[in-house]
Amino acid sequence: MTVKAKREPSVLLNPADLVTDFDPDAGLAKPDSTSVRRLRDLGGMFRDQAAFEATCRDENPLVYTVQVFSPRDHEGDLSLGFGRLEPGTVGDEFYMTKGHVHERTEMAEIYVGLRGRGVMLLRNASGGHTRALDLSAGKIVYVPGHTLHRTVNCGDEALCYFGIYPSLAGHDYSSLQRIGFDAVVIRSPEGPKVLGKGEELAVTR
Ligand code: S6P
Ligand code: ZN
Repeated sequence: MTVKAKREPSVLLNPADLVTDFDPDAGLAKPDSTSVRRLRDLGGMFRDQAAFEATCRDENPLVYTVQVFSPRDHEGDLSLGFGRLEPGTVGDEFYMTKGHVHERTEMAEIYVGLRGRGVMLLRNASGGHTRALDLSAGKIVYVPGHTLHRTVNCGDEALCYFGIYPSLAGHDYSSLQRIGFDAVVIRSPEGPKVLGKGEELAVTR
């Protein structure tokens, strides 16, 4: 019996969709989508609720922008998210992303630090303690599947990075509410500190 080779669909239908310019500071020249998070979108996520309410009372500052480059979203495809996280704090806690685990929880992601000083918080979705990894300019962080991930800007300028992930990974923010991160990144006179249950955590560099 002859087995016919499976024909793969051509992906090079429109090469113009497969290339884009980018700038490590400003992001992608032609993103397929852009989303913006302001401080009020992050309600309940900072430890100092009074400071959060005071900061949000009169204004709703921009916290981060994500531009997505996703030419195709079939099984096996990849997408790239350019993140720009502004500098700032709520009380003494640095601005951060919401954080999520992928809906397709087994799917991993690679982060590339492009500009600024940052930390990634990673936590196994089934529990265990939060780990902190350096995501400053020049660093690459591998986020395994089944891992809750959040980005924190612990510098005084914008933190810019790429996240490269399977297009079908999806975002699950509800696990974040259930599990959360048991660590915060704060400004201190000695510099940024990651505090786990009352004790300082080392940042893996
Ligand atoms: C997507 C990837 C990033 C984040 C971005 C914003 O898998 O991890 O592009 O979406 O850093 O974070 P969040 O938690 O608000 O989606
Ligand atoms: Zn992700």
